[in-house]
Amino acid sequence: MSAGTRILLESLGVTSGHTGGTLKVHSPNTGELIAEVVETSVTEANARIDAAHQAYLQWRLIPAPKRGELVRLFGEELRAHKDALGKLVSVEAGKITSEGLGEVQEMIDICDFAVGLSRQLYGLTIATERAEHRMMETWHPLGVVGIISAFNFPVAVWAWNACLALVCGDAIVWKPSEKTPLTALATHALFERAIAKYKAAGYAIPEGLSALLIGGKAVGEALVDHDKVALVSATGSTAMGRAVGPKLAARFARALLELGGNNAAIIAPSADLDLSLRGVAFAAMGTAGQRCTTLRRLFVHDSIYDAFVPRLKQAYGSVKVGHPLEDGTLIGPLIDAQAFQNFEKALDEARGVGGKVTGGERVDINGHQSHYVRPALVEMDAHMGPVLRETFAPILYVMRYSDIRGAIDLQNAVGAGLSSSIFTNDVREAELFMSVAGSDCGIANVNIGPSGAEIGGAFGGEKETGGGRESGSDSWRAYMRRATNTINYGTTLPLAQGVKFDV
Ligand code: UN1
Repeated sequence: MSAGTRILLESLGVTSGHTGGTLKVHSPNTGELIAEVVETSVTEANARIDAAHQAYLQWRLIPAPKRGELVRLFGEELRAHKDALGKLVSVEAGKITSEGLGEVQEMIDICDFAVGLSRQLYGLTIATERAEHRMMETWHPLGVVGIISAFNFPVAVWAWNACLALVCGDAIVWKPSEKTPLTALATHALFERAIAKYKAAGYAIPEGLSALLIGGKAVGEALVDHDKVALVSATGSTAMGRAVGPKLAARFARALLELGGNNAAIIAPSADLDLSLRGVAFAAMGTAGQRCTTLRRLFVHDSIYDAFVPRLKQAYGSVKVGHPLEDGTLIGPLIDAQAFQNFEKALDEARGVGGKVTGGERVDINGHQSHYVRPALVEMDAHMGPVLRETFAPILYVMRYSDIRGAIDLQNAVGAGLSSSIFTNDVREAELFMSVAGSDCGIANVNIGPSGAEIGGAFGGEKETGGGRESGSDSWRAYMRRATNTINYGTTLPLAQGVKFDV
């Protein structure tokens, strides 16, 4: 392990589990082996899930605002360690400095949101048809929540789920990506510090409330198959969702799936082209194209195509690709060799069907010890071939359009339904895009790219994206169970629907 990584981990409170193990972690920035992490056996995983269930039985009894206090303390740890954790995200996941820090900020924001929520978790009072009756809804904790997270948001997506689940009264078990176990160890260590402070402040907290399972498919399956796991919130590929979803359905457990995206933007004739350029550049090239919300398809109106696309190509040519912790870098590396092969394969396929590629070259930062590429812009004559699927890399397919309804139909003509945007100053187009006849995605933006959502809104998408909603708005409901209560405070017993049953 490099000295720098060891110092970072120690500053975050990681004292064990990061050396001498079987899970090899390579930094995508340099290709160097940075850790050998100890894996969790399936037996141990099952024991931790059982313990989490026991913890849930206690935790659910603690009033929600007191549960919120734990999340508040966790937020304080994150604030105090933002720089170190953000840097570790950069080291392990290859994000540029501001994006590594932004990821931790997203965790802090969801802590604040969840603390506020801990004094809400409200149900409805509903008008009843019977005199001297009251009908209401109560929301109760659900049980153990399993969280499966992906390498590209190695810590923020866990926090979205964990913070809500904790205030909702659930226990949590986390299976991070095999590619990013160090950020998970560090985040969990910070969470354990928050637990210690919570205890020191005199609050009771059950052992095993939050567990971490390090490893591959076997521990992931243990989590999905365990009958005490009431909900699995899984972020990753559509293929992963297809494997996980039916297993959960078979045992009637809940699934919250946040899977692939094949996100599009439309640049309409009235668009502010300077603003559109910045919006497209960040959404398509940012995070080296490795966000589920990354912009992958661009429909540009005929009338502005020749004014807009050459400028965009220029940005593709000039954006700085390099080590993510170096000043001025905007594009870090792809996560691994497999991601690079997928990038090359999609570009070859695009060329095979007449796509004209700008960029897309491999960039030599360190003698090809790792996988840096110049983002690719591919002009396509038709919406076909690799355009129809998500390639988790910085490729933007650009197409012309002449009719807004035709462009909306094409934007909807893919399997995924996560995020979408229109750049326009025409109120009719903007409203059409957000209407029932518009974008079919979970996120539909105007004059903002499809990526970089705030935590306050519900996050997720339709169709092959899996239908789940995480983070803000009323997403918390997925982590609780609803009871409908009808109370008769009278002395007669009127039956609903006018039924008579006199005995
Ligand atoms: C993801 O890539 O899995 O909207 C999540 C965004 C981020 C979250 C992305 N807030 O791009």
